Amino acid sequence: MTMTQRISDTDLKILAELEKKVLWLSSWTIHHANHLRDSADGLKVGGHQASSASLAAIMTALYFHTLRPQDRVAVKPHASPNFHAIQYLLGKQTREKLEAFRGYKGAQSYPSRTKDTDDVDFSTGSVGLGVAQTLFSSLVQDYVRAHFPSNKPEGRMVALVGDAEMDEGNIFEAMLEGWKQGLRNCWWVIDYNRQSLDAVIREGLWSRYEALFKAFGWDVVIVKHGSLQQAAFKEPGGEALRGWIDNCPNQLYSALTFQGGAAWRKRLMNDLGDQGPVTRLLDNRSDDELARLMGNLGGHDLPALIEAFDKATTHDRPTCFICYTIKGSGLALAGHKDNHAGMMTPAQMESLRESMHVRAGHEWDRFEGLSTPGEALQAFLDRVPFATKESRRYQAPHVDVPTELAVTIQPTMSTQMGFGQLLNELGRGNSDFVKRIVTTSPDVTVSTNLGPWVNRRNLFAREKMADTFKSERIASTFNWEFAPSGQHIELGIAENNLFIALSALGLSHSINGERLFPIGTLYDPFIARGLDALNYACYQEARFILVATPSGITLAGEGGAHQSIGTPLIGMAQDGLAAFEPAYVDELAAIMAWSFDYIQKGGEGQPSERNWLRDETGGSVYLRLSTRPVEQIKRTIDADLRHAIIDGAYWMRKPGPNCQVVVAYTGAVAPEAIESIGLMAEDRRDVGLLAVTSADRLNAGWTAAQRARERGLVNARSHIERLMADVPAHCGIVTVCDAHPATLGWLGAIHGHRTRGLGVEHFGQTGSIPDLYRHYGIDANAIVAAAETIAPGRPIRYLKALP
Ligand SMILES: Cc1ncc(C[n+]2csc(CCOP(=O)(O)OP(=O)(O)O)c2C)c(N)n1
Ligand SMILES: [Mg+2]
Repeated sequence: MTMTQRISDTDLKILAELEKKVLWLSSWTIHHANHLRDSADGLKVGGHQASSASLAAIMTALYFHTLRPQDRVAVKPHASPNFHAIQYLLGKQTREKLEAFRGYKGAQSYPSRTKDTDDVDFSTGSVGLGVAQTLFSSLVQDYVRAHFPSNKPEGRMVALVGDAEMDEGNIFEAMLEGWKQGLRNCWWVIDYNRQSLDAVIREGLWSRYEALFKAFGWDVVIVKHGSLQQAAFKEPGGEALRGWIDNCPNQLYSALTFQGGAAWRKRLMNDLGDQGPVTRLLDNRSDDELARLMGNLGGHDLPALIEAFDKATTHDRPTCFICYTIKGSGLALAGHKDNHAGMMTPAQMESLRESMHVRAGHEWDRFEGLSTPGEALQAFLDRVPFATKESRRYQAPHVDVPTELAVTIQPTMSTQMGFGQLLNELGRGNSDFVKRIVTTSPDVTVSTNLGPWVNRRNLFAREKMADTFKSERIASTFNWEFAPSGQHIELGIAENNLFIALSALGLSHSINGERLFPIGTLYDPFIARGLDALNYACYQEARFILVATPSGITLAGEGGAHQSIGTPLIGMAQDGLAAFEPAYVDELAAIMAWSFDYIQKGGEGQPSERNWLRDETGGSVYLRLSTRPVEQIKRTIDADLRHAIIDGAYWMRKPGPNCQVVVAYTGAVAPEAIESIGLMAEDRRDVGLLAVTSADRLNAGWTAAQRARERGLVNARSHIERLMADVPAHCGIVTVCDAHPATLGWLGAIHGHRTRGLGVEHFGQTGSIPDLYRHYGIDANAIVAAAETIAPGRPIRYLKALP
């Protein structure tokens, strides 16, 4: 068996030419962006030429040989130029986009599913997240295949990983989850260049990785020596050379690589020179040949890479490839510890151009300087398996969802209970829509009220697993049975994993061609733990519903550490996420019904003239819910009220013409807001009560309408502007929420009303809800005190002194 059994010598030669081309084009793209295009403003961005070069051979082998159209890849962020170069060679990227790399509407600095126009599978940028995304995408592929059998070929989810990227904890959290869930079809290819951004990394990390991956059930393939080195090791003295390489510290290997052939010779002769045959081995090579030999690590050697990848395609076990590389290989920057942001000088680029036989003025020509004729190269590219003509992205048809959701509203209940009941009711059904709901939670399934749904729909696992408590006839409220048909994915506590799982589930329509309705639950304060992953999921336009409960200080006795203050502001600021904080279960039902439609949308439409929100573009949804039982309102929700709830607010009590005070509240403090109105009634006329269901959407609509007016659409009015239009100018507004007061504090800016925002600003106490609301000043009395202070009138008789 030869090393390149599955590839002909001609094809191997072509691959070697393409590798050179990838290296050239990626270096040139960066050079062009920095030295030619943007030179006028003198702004130089990070180099990343070295980072990209490190992966040139690995990506050449993968994209032009190993990958199949059904495979999906997360490319290390700084290898973006390689990715775009490969797409350009495959005819899927334009020269204009490359020339505008990192510029306005140009190819993106880091591969982007949403902003790039070439074939990016997973965005990357914040290191570690794209890696975990491949793992969860493999699990989602298994989920989809178990629920919606199809004859689509199974794909492999591949991450190209920087070695320093492996420091990110979320990767290990994901690996543990992968082990629990029986991960398959996942490859992580580690670019083991032993350099990070700042420096050269610790010695011997590979053996830690190897042990870790094996512990989690992965195959580990070490691609250390290229074919030149392997051949040299077979020569007399070769074993001594191998021993030297294996023992060489990372720093020294990098430094010698940077210095080149003569430095290699000097050092090797010093260390090995008097050991007979190895001297001849060294003497037989020129300085250039010696440098090429020492630089021929496995990760730069196509035959070694192809052999490793080919072998692993025969099974579906998760596989980690540790590929030894040199950061900046093939460039003047190779090996230098400062090369991360380093850029080749114009003179160095000139000499690279010459060595690549690229004529000046022909830098962008696809086959320039290659020795294989253009037709042969094109013929090869035309048969690259990965480069199908059809789109590799799927589309899933819109799934009909109910316009109203059934729920029995009890006289007093919390929004969290309402959520549990809404899902429980959904769980009775068997429509296509219900079959596509998938829930997941990081070990808070029961405490976020998903229990009744799980009882009906079971947990997902590829193999059936009975609930031992049930088979032992021990009474339990919950039926914890696993089956391939189960619709709840149980996760360990790691919140990062929840968000990456949602990111993978929420892209299933595009990756797998099957629409899912993912619902993830967690405690509101722990959003912060997975915030970067949440942002990542939104950036990729994954679609899901995030249910965060309990929240705020309203969780009272659970104590200060669990109280979330800033999450509504996250909800407002997070792009791609519509945040709601309903107070009543009928509001929640309306919001959830709307959400199932909203998360499916993917239009390019202009903002709606009704609310100035981009509802046709769709997005994900965040529901901030509470465990506080609240007396429910008996009412039927008509179409107008439904619209208003979705748009973000409605008048619970419309302010009259003589109104002096408006109270605006959101979420669990509704009873306090209502009580305060009662307390003020005798001394303030026509007090208004504004129920805010989404500060996020109100604010976004307001901003958008202002922008529209500035652009000439003089009649543009947002929902909140219309609601507030009749509030007299002298009126004061008191806003109140169980969160940072900035959440609603901006309401006064709409028409210039004096406003006092009540909320929570400091870490919490433990106590009962009345204790805490009094302590933080969000109870009825505090609302009244604020009203009296900003909207003078006669003293309010029921006001008590504040503590
Ligand atoms: C979460 C996060 N932190 C920091 C950075 C900044 N950063 C970009 S690349 C990098 C180090 C990359 O080292 P490695 O993964 O080994 O890739 P190499 O540069 O060697 O190719 C860092 C710290 C980032 N992109 N994401
Ligand atoms: Mg590195």
